[in-house]
Amino acid sequence: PVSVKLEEYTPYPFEIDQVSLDFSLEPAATRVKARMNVRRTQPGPFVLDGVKLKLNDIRLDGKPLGPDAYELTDETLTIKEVPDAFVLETDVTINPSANTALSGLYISGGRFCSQCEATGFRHITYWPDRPDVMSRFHVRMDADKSKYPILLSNGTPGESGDHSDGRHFAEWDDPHPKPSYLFALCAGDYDVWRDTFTTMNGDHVDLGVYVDKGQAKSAEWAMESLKASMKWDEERFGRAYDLGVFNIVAVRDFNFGAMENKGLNIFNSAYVLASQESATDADFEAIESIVGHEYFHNWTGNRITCRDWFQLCLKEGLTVFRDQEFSSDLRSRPVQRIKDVMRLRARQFAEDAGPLAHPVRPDKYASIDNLYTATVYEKGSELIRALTVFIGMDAFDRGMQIYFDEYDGTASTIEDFYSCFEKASGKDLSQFRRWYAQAGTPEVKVEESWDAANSTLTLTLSQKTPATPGQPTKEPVPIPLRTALLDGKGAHLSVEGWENGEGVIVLEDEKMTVDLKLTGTSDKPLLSINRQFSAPVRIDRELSNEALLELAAAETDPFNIWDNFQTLARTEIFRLLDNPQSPPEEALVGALGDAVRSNESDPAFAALLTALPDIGELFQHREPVDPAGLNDARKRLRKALGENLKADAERILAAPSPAPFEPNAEQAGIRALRSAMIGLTGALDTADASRKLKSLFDAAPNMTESLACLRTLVPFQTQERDEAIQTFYETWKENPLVIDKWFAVQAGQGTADDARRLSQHTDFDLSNPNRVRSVAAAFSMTNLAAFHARDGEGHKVIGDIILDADKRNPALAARLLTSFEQWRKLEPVAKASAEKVLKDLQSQSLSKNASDILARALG
Ligand code: BAL
Ligand code: ZN
Repeated sequence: PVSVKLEEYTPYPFEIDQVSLDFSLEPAATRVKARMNVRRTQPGPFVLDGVKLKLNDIRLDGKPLGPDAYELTDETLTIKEVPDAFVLETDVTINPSANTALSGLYISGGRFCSQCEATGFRHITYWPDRPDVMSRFHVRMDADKSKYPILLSNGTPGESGDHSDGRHFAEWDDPHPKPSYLFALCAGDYDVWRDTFTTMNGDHVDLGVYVDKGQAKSAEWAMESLKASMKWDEERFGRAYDLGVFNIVAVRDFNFGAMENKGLNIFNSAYVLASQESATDADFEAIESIVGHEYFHNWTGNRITCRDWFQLCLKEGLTVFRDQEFSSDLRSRPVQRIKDVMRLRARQFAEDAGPLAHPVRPDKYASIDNLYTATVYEKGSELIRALTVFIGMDAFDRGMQIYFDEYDGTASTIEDFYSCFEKASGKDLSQFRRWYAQAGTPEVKVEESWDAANSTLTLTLSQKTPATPGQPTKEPVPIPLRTALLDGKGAHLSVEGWENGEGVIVLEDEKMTVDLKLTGTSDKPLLSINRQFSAPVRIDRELSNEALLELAAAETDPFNIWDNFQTLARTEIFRLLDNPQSPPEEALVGALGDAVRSNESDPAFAALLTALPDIGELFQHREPVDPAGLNDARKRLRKALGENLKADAERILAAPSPAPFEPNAEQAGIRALRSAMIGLTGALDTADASRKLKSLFDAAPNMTESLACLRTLVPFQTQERDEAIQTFYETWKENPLVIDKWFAVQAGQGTADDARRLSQHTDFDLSNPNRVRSVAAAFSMTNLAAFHARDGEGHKVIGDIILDADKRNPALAARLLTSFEQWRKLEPVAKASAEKVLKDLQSQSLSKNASDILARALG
């Protein structure tokens, strides 16, 4: 059931310039007193949101209000008559220790912490809990000093001191008006890694990363990432930090990856803690990117926030774009681009092609928590990137400065944002904004015709966006395609009207033809299109394997080199699926092996070349789909590639891993290629491979390679495999983040029985989202052949976990349910089993979050 619609937006009829919050912190009974200065701005009732609050007292301009003066429901408090300006005081009691949904104020590891986006604040006190109500927050809290020696909130610290009864207090003041979803409070005993930063304006900032006792050193990388982010936003966008304090707190139990609360970011500890012994390169990279993402929200999200939750992509898509650019500048731009597109295709293209498809800016929702999707985040970022190609990077940069100047301090919309780029570019972007309103991934058909006499390549381009739920027909969108024409040796040919051997063709209508006239003579040129993945579309070209191999050999765009091999591999996997007796095609395997060898000097890129399209992506190219058959075909191709690269793998793995360990991109690239070779060694599927992997595992000098060996060993039925699993557990059983990985590699590579066994392990913990995801998401989202196995056991085990999780944490359960989104594409037996599990769940009266996903998945 849809409850909120974009078209029904109305402004809140009151402003609350200032609010003082007073917390008396006790785990089972925290008292929250709020005092707010309210001013009417237009006609309308005075309604506050509030859920599970015990109202002790309420006063208007100092006078107690009797029960006749207000109306309470499970979700709101309405005061029947109010003057045009008044002071409201409320006094409520909440129970953080009973808060298992992890939204609002709760307890994790014996400490208080909060999560207010999207609607957690209403679990703390009565408030208009919507992003367009921005207020200056003053916070005072008191707590038992021995248990909670550190008291943190947004802004900068004010007075603090001790009481005589063993309690102490601290005040925090945030001068920047903010919506309630950016409120944060943390209290407990932490160790802290400190540093400082001086902004480009010469302002001093105290930085702190608060972590579990004894783990301060593990926050060093997060701190380095924070300083790099602060510097990057100054250099790239001219944006400086605006408070004297910036703190990050690591929390073990957290629904999101991290949260951008003003001046007090709260992070899932998985994205803060990293030591060279226990963290993989992927962990270091994720920490850098997520620390950047949350920091960048300070300007895109906090200072300029969203008018309503439909505009979520205004802050999320834009901030993902900014964090991707940050990572590209710090690491390798082409490698970053490939990884971002891999994630987009695996998660967002799948979402866009299934029952949960929705526009980047949705126009309705039933549960706001379910709007934090790959579409809003990843496609939202792709649209910004496509905009940079459409209007040019200079106009984009000017538009961003207009945005910062004109909308600072406001709660804005996508229309506001785009008006800045219209000003900067002089272009009408109304058609471009269609991208935000239409779900589905556009397909672009590319046809070529070569006129040798006139040295002209004519392209016929057409676009089509498939129907999605509630949107049977689609309008064309502007699709900016970065294009080059190459000769067989990879030289860029000059085309009339283009500079530097590259041009941007914008497909605005359903169909267009474009003549690309060479300035010299040539044989038929090779077309390189959608370079750098300039638009988030599927390209449909009728190219033979020979033509694709020729193109891959001549390509100069690393993204397209990689993508050509992805297309070749995908076509080959489907051919193998349809021809179970046929061996993999030698020419393709040889070319792929050669490409890996010839790119060894860029090991991170070479490693990506070895990655065949995963099952989730292959799913999108056939219906009905047989995941087990696809998995088998993919394994046959991987085995052939492993054989082709066997000698190279031995040589690469015989060389020492880089030492001493540094988490930089250069070393990470070498370890990525070593890990890829470990994976291909396992693809050989021999007893010898198992022995070799075990000895590599025993000698692994870092977590990246240790985990690569373990991951590769899991599918083997050997003693070496069992020993490796046991040894890893014994070595790391005191480190929950590493044990999360131990669960995840087994769930990600094992069977439904393994997933069931892991969900019954003594270390499995339904109250910890990371642990639940390490089994349930790893199994259902990365191990599709086992999840969708015909016996239905995979569906059952995940259904059971969802049912249990939903009782405690609806947002988590709903997220896990999305793993069923492709169920209609399955072959009939698995399809029937998925449908049965979904319908059984639907009959169980689950949470609003879970019911929303179920209704859409089954609808
Ligand atoms: N705003 C929720 C977490 C994030 O996207 O940064
Ligand atoms: Zn974000």
